[in-house]
Amino acid sequence: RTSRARRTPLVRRRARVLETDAAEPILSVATVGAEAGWRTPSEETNTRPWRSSMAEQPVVGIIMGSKSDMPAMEACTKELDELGVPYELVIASAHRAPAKVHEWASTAADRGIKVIIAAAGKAAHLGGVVAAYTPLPIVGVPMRTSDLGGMDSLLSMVQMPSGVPVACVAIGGAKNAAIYATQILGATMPEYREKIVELKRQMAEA
Ligand code: RP5
Repeated sequence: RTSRARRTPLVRRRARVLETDAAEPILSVATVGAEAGWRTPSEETNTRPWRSSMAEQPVVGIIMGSKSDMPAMEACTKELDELGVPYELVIASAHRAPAKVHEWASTAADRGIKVIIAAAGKAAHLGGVVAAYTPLPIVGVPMRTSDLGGMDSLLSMVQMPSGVPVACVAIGGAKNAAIYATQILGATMPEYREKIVELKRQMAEA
């Protein structure tokens, strides 16, 4: 039996880290990730935008509205690491950087991304805006907030109008977003379906 504790150190962090803005390298995800205590795949990610740091093709795209969302979303990246799912990550706000969101979302499918995880707080339009620009399925993660406890994020995200769905996990449900994204991959990719089968087996035995 392979325990999750045993698997974790064996799995490389399969992230493609993207700069938030090529003109402002100080805001790179790698930089803020380091500040937040994240492991960063490579210092190279500080020098170029949208640079892949891993040989593996990312199949999950993570977008979040602010670097302040990163600590909460570490449960998501940790789970993807444990499940062995390669992902890319970018910070771009639907309100403060709409052009960047547009560019990232509208090119995601062509980069090989299969499913997108969108995390945002307050008036959390990010998942819906991303959904407007891509045919890929979106899993939204409503961030907990100081004013309304995350109800603002939840309702903004879950109440999408008919025709433009955004699946939505619980407030702060970063880990479930990773598992759900892997389940979506598993519908057509047996290696990821196997990861979920194994995860469920471990939970049943725990
Ligand atoms: C949203 O506004 C972000 O997703 C974040 O959850 C919230 C607050 O952002 P900051 O003011 O912390 O940058 O865009």
